[in-house]
Amino acid sequence: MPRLPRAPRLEDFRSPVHGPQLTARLGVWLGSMFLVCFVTGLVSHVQQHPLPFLTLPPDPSWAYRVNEGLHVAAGTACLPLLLAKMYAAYPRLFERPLLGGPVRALERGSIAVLVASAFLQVFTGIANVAQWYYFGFFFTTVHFAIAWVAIGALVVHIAVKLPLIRAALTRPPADAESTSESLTSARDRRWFLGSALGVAAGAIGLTVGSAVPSLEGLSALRSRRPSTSPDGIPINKSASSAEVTDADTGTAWRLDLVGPGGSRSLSYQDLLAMPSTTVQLPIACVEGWSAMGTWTGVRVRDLARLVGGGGRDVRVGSLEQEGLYATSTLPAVYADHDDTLLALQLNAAPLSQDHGRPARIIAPNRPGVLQTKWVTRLEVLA
Ligand SMILES: Nc1nc2c(c(=O)[nH]1)N[C@H]1C(S)=C(S)[C@@H](COP(=O)(O)O)O[C@H]1N2
Ligand SMILES: [Mo]
Repeated sequence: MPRLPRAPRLEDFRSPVHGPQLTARLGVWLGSMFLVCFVTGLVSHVQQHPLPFLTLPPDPSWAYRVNEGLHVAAGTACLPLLLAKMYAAYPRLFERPLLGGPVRALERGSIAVLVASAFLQVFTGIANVAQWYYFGFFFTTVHFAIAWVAIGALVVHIAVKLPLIRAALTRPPADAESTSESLTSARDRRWFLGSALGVAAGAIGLTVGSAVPSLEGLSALRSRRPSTSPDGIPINKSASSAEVTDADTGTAWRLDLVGPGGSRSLSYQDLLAMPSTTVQLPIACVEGWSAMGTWTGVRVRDLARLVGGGGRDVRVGSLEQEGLYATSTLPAVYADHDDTLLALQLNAAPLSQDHGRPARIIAPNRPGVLQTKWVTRLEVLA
């Protein structure tokens, strides 16, 4: 009678790739990328949802662009690093006892939570960049919540493993290293680590062109291509998908101004008659793509002053009727900034319908989602 094969044991995995030397080094890289994602993610969150006591400043105007580019690049690098680390560590699944005492149970549990939350973050993030909403939940809220779970599990994981990490990252004495066996093992590990880092760097290179114009040609997997987009800026949501019609944005269009000093209704001609300003500012989407534009229009500050505003928050309303991005609020420091415009032109031509005709918000250091298009109302808040 044939004997059943026994289940593998930890000792059966002999490759030098499986072991603390490599998992610790991969962990340093993966942990660093994670930290970049976490910090830039927090910044992005505060930019999109300013707190009464914490509004990030409008200068420098490129900060959000860089922040978001870093967030998506570091997140992209996490996928190959995560897979490499899983491969290096998976024989541990065959270590017995499965749970053991409380410290080991904590260690196992934190890893399970960490792995699950890390994959969830990477997959939802990449899906969002690709605008593939296969999941039934609202991306932003879930991605933000799981980030806290992941960072919590990571802290526990590092704390529990610290002695092991220390030992693995400290070089053994020279004579202990010099057998030919250990030299080959060290070489194999270096090769594996180098390959994992190479794939991670490659993944960044293949995608980062959505935000870095000079790398656009290299980035075969970029999500957007600014150079061939209308006016050099990709279109996030088209007028037709926002159900904004040509009739809405034609001669019948009005800008309603509401404030503590009363209300006004301006035509497009009225706006053209006001002092105009031209600024160079990027649109930087949360999805990581960004592109520079030259915008001409009327300062929001000047418009707010027509209805007794100035020094206050301004709520922006769009012709778009529904959806989360139909309205946005400019915090007072943004509304009063010299470069915050109700833009009428992009690159010296009237705005195209899809870029927000006849008027849209453009402000420095502001997430793309808040650069409201097809504006029809500005309300100075009390
Ligand atoms: N009314 C309205 N404005 C909007 C949006 C929208 O869905 N509705 N999308 C925003 C997002 S997510 C981005 S990134 C920018 C992109 O501007 P663009 O399409 O002109 O490049 O517009 C913003 N303005
Ligand atoms: Mo966006």
